[in-house]
Amino acid sequence: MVFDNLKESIKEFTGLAVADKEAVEKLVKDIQRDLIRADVDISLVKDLSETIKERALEQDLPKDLSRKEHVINIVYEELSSILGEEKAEIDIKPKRILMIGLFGAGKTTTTAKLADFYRKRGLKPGLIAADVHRPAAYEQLEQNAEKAKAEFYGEKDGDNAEKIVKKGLKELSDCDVVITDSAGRDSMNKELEKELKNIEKAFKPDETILVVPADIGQSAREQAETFNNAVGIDGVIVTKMDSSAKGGGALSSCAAADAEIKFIGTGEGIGDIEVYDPESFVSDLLGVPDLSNLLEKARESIDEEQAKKMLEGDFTLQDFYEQMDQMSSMGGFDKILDKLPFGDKLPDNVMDMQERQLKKYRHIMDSMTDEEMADPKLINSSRAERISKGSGTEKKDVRQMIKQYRQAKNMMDKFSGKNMRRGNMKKMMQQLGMR
Ligand SMILES: Nc1nc2c(ncn2[C@@H]2O[C@H](COP(=O)(O)OP(=O)(O)OP(=O)(O)O)[C@@H](O)[C@H]2O)c(=O)[nH]1
Ligand SMILES: [Mg+2]
Repeated sequence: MVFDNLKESIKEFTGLAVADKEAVEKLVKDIQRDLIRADVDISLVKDLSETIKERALEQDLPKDLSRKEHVINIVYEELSSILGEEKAEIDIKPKRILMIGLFGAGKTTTTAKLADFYRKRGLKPGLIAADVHRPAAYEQLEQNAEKAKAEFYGEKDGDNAEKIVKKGLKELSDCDVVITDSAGRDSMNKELEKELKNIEKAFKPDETILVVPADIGQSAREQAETFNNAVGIDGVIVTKMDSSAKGGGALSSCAAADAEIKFIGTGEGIGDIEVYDPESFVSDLLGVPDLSNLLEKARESIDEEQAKKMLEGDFTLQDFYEQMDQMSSMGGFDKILDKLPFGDKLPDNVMDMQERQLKKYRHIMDSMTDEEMADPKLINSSRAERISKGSGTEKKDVRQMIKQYRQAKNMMDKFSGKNMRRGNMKKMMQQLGMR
């Protein structure tokens, strides 16, 4: 697995009695070695080590952080920044996706994984087998479609990818997400370019996704650029992150080329796919279990005042807003829900709904006056009308937000009741990754 040694280096560092200059230098050296092994570009590694050293040794210690925590936080921030700035945004809505890439990259496997991903989020998937070159490509995708519980269209001995796609679109017109699997080559050449352009013309994809295997390391960048120049790509999926040590190079080089990494493939099974999230990826690979707590501390996002207010049951709409904001900056509801005892029992689409809702709520609150923020009871029908117009939402969204705020407030009131000791509250917030 990628960056396996990084965990050891961090462990060694955190186990030291003091995080002095010598310790930081040793850590940076270890990280350098690990990154180079993972095929990260040398000049990137050099920049990164300089920045880590500089920040770790020269920056003032943030309040509440020990020197060690400070250093790990810096390592975390700098690593996430070379592996991609943000979590990929995956729209859960009807669309057409075209999968492209070289031989054996993982296109067919990933086509099925994506179908399964969208199906679990409430959309009906359909797959089109447009690889007319590889022997048994039809059968392979058909079997994969079955695993993913997706509709399927292909022509067993078909030799015209364009025609298959056109027919497939008709046959699968009741599907929400239609994914076309295309044929690979051992390199990008005129033939492949022409074929992909023809498929594109017939299919009119909303997203063209390049599939690259992690084991090509830094060459991922060149591949992304070549495919982008030839046919245009909207994002990349890096597969085989589980079985290659070079994933660091693949991810960092795509990020450097501004190719958005949408997902990573982490195994051969249908469920082995993750929305790419550099923050959670880095915290996993650093092996720092309480990283989210540490980060929250570093960001000082819940200040004492707010925590106290919550305890006192004085939970305003503004608090609600801030709380939601924090949740999204922590990587979204799914991460928080994971930490809750009932989190894993919620269907996946609930989380995505929440994320979309959050955006709407922000717009709504931005359209509210201070007075309305302080006292949402003031929001009668005509005010709701004005707010929905101002925020580009619907009146029912405004109503729903206020309802959810009330529910949250009720929950807060309950938690802050007499039988809820302060210790318990602290524990709950810790579980939520808020403290
Ligand atoms: N370990 C691991 N193996 C993977 C992953 N994704 C795909 N594979 C394997 O890689 C091999 C090639 O995958 P395919 O999906 O057939 O690749 P392709 O791009 O469709 O290949 P062609 O159609 O021949 O161009 C298969 O054995 C897959 O099981 C992954 O994330 N992890
Ligand atoms: Mg294939």
